Amino acid sequence: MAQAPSGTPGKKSAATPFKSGFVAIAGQPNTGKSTFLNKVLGQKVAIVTPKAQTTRTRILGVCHRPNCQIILLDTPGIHRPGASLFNQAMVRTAYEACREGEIILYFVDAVRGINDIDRTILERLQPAGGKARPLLLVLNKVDKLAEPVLFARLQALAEIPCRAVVPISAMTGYNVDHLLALLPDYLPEGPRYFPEDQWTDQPEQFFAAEVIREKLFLHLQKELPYSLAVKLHKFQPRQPPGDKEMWDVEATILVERESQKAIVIGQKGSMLKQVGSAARLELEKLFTIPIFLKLWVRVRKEWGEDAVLLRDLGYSSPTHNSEDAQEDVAFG
Ligand SMILES: Nc1nc2c(ncn2[C@@H]2O[C@H](COP(=O)(O)OP(=O)(O)OP(=O)(O)O)[C@@H](O)[C@H]2O)c(=O)[nH]1
Ligand SMILES: [Mg+2]
Repeated sequence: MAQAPSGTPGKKSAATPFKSGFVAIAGQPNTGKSTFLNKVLGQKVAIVTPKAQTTRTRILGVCHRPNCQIILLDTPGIHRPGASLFNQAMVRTAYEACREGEIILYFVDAVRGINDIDRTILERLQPAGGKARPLLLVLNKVDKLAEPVLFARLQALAEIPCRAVVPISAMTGYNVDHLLALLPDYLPEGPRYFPEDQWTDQPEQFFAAEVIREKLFLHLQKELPYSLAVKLHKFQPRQPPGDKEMWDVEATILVERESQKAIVIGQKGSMLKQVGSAARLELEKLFTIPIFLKLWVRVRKEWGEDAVLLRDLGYSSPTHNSEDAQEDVAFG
């Protein structure tokens, strides 16, 4: 791992020290956390949809700056977890990432403004007597607000103890650089944890499954997206290779009921075709290689209760049995 520049040995250096550390991006679902991560990195590492609970795992993105390395942790939106293990795993993942962070960026949707659920989450994130991490409140989507409303929203946030309240638009990029410029002040001196050409630690296979899930979220209506998961089982160059280079990608879409399977497949396979074609186009663009994508749909009753499958899908982490983890899902 490359070390941070530390000035000329033996000489007193006036150079700015290199800083680095983890910054958790937390908040309720649909507040624009993943949009922010992608905007900062200038590329898509997290899927984004207008539906709540799009992100299901911790997604790491590295922001390289000349004098610092900001390691951003995008998290699932914190919500009242339902009874399923899967739902609880998402909420725990978010709290765990916050415990990992040197700084917490807490996102609030500017249209909705701060509410009691945010206050409950913030108390859990900054417990009295617990380790106080610098907290910055981020009022996102300000592009959607008229000025007088914006003022009222900012005033409501001023009641919360924090280091700064920053209005941004993750979509347009408004004030994003200003927010980033505040972060090194709260980061410790540290090494360059990731080489400069690395943006994420996400395996390509995982991202391919996420892109397929994104297209399902975008094409399917209502609650159905919450009942499905995507399991990738092939992601490799065609064997044996043909005249043209081509990758084979195969995935199974897991749903909970037969009726959901019928909807995902659509009339004469029309829905699956649309989803498959949108996913293939994006994957080809991302990996700059022709892709042959095969999708299956399978009913797997209560997949959200199957701890082994959840781990396989990347929806839980090894510390989920800790005491903290038990408390994480007790909120609300
Ligand atoms: N107008 C506007 N829309 C935004 C902005 N940021 C995000 N959005 C939209 O808000 C929706 C949710 O964005 P996401 O980035 O997926 O939100 P999230 O907080 O990651 O959501 P979860 O993963 O479900 O927790 C998408 O439709 C985005 O395009 C913004 O600054 N302005
Ligand atoms: Mg997200």
